[in-house]
Amino acid sequence: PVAETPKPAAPAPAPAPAACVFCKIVAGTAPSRKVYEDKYVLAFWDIRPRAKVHLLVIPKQHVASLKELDELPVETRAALLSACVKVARDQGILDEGFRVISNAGKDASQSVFHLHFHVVGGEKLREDAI
Ligand code: IU
Repeated sequence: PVAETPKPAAPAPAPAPAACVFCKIVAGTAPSRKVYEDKYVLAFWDIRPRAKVHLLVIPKQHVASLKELDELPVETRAALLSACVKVARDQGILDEGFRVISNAGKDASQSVFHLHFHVVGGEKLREDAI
């Protein structure tokens, strides 16, 4: 039998910036109103809710934005989207409708540079907002 070529080791995750507020929330050194947590992700209420339901879903591993999505293990990428649906269901907004948004970079006015998905709903959302 042909010897299997060893798989290259996965690159080590980049160290989280010490000042990242969402990393502090993950570490428990900054407060948050958590609604869901598993091995890969955390979900909590946005401190400035702009809809009746406004949650944030973040990976526990630090990456700056959606631009760096491929630096995350595939399990984390899957867990992020599944958690968006799960928290929407848990908040009772799944059937009436909800929106998932990730602002990445300058033109999107991203303000916190730790990847996050806004999960919003619980009321009629503006049709002309993306
Ligand atoms: P943005 O997509 O980067 O613009 O969104 C960042 C969000 O993070 C924004 O809605 C803030 O209200 C929210 N937020 C938070 O929930 N807790 C915090 O400690 C900080 C920001 I700083």
